[in-house]
Amino acid sequence: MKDGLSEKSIYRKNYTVYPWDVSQLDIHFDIGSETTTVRAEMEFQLKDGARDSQDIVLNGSDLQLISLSLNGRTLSADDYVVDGETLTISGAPPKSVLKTEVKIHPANNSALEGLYLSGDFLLTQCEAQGFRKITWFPDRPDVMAAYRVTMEADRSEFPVLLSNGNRAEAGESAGGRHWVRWEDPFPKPSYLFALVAGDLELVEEHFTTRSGRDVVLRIYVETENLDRCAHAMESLVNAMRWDEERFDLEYDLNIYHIVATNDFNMGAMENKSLNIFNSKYVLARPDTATDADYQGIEGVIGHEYFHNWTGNRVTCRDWFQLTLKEGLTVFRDEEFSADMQSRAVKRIRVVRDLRSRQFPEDDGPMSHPIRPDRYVEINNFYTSTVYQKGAAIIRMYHTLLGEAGFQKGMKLYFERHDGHAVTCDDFLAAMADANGINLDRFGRWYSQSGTPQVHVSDHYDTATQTYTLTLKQRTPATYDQKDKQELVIPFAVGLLTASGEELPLQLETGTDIVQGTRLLVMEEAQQEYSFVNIPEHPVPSLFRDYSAPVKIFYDYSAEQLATLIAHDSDAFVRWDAAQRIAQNAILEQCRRHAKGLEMTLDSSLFKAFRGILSDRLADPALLAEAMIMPDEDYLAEQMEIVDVDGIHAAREFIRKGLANGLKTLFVERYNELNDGQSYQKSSKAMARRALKNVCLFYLIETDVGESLTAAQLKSSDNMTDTLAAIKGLILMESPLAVTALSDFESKWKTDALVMDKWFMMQAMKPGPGTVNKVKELMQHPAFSIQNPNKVRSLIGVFAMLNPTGFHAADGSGYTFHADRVIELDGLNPQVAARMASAFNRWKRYDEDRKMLMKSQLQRIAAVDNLSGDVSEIVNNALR
Ligand code: 0A1
Ligand code: ZN
Repeated sequence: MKDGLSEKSIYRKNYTVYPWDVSQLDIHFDIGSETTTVRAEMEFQLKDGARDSQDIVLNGSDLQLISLSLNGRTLSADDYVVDGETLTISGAPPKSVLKTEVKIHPANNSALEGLYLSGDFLLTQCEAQGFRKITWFPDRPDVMAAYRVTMEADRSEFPVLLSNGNRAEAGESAGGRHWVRWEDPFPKPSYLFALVAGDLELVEEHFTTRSGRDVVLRIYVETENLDRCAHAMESLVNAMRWDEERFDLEYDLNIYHIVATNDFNMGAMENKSLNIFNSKYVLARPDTATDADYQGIEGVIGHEYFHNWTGNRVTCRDWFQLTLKEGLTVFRDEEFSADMQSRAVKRIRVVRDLRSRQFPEDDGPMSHPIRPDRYVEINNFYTSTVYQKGAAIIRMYHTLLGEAGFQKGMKLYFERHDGHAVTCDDFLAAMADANGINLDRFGRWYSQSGTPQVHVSDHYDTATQTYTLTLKQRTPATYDQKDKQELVIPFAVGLLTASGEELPLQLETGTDIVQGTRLLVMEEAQQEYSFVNIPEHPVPSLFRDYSAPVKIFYDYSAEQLATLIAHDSDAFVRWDAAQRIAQNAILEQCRRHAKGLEMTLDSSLFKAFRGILSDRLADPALLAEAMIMPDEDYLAEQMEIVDVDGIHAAREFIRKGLANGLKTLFVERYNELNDGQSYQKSSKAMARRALKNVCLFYLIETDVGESLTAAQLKSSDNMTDTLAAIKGLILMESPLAVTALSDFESKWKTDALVMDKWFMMQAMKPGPGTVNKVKELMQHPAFSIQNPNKVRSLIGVFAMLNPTGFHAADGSGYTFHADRVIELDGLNPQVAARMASAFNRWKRYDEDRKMLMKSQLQRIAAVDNLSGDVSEIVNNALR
């Protein structure tokens, strides 16, 4: 292949065992921001006792080698070979002690991998392959060692010195320096190593485990953030208790640290007992963080904590197995959030996210199975597929086995594999063996990419009172895989009468009668299910609780959808029915718009909204979800050729139509919810704010919009209401938006996280003019291209959440964005690659836009010394 991806690829099938055990790593850091000296000593023991020598292969990157010795003998340049990121020492004896000394330069590290500087403190990020930027080591997850870490630094500059495990010893050294030694008793792969050095303050709490052990919990932050840690701490305590109660898993050390940084490539990192977090997922106060932020913190704190068992105690054999820890841990954090908040709301949000982010990925140039077969740069595979689809596949085990069966499988998994680096096949085998069943065919979900389509048709036979559902599954070819196989698809179904009563379900082939949902398991290309004693043509309620990550096709009538919305027992199905009505209506108007016809309003949508707005019994958060229209990108995915402007116009037309047609109901509901009560953190209060702000989002299209929004902004005592109001003013193009934004800026200009929101709101404003605003904002003192949160808030939001801005017909959005990708590639390839993926769907647009995007992709691909990260993304897109 001329793009060179093949030669650079690493293949799952080529995995080989590392020939050495490395039992112990002793590592000493002489800490300085400009230069840190790292001395390491490691014991190598040959696994194959029959051999009398073997090569030692180590990984390293950007290291300044000072010295290397083997078994006490200093090695000279002829004793080893360095090739790219590997160093090979040939013919080492079966028991060998290797000592290394290197220098590294944290302050120059803009890639935020390895050891780097954030504000005034130093920290590490080692997953997936950052440890090789710290020292020479077999930097692969199947090499697990016990670490003893000594850190030495100037006491006034770096009073806090942290690493994994227990604090073993500490002392003073000459010249105002001090040292601390940390010992982690649990052998771990290098990607879980962490250290932090700096002047940080802490918030402390204690947790008593079920078996009575005291664990000290500490969150370290910069001084000004001390009053924003309470929610994260509460979430951590809840997560620890939840994991004991639901998964029977207890924490295993006496200390648990979280450190918050403003400079982080991802959300957070589960390093053993020293989690490092993007401050976005730690810091919250009602006036600085939205309800979504609070929920995000709870979820991510849980996620990193849950990794202690699913990821750390049992880790991955190689990086192709990433979903082993990530899919499973996302499933666990989803369940945690569901148990802490509303299960139904959480489920809907998870499904919305999967459909709008993972489905396009699976249908695009980066399509890959949850367990990929090859990669160029592993950092490009921390994807929605590995995480979210991975979690959906774990959820299917749970659906098939039930809670008890699933937990039996988890028990066996830990019994067999605690302390080891294993594979997805090992997980599947534990689930199968614990339940005495065969899951071989289910295993295809790990190796097959693409979103399966399930086409449902039905037939009612009045004479025999039999209702038959015919299901056909088909997975379309993807960029990476032509031939597809049949999958095991759990299919949860219910049947309703036209008036909404649930029918008892008895299959023609059996005698048992189920009241409510019936779980069927589809395994073939086509299967029929006949239900007997069905008195009328029923309304099918399909894939309840979204029982499989598939696209569902069934030609629902407007009446059937109305029945489901009003009566179905399953919250996902009710929500999905409302989404279908909205989607059909928007796409229909989009077609009319394209033909130059006047747009019209659909009565079924009005009826559905009237019902939702009049409902005083349902959870307000669920009602809010039902009224949030499918987003523009999701709608774009439903079209053959994306009509960017048509979708936007149709969606706006419908929003305006509904708002004005149902204004009284919207105002009534808004006023009820806008009850003047002061802020509360409870999920009940969050649900009320959610519905209130969805109402406001419609009302801005009416003549009362500006006054309501201005009043909300004035009286708001929390960030959720404030942001909703300012976003409203921006969308309305109200002159008040200008003052609102400048007041917000003066109030928060030194607050990094809040300023992210300020950038985001402006980058999201629809229309081709926004690119110029974004360019202007890049000059703002609070913006920095070196900071991933800033890049995501301004550049990422513009390219990925503002279709009419990014896809401006003249290509100005594309040129701007490609310039940023190129600029970022020299600084932070991981973030650059994420940004580059905004072009992934280029082939789905009209000819003009296609050509414009393609030429930007080619321009990026032609850059000299382009990183492997960006090169993989753009060359895949261009294939
Ligand atoms: N394991 C972390 C995610 C993570 C992955 C890579 C990172 O740097 C390249 C950082 C964090 C998680 O799942 O939370
Ligand atoms: Zn994770």
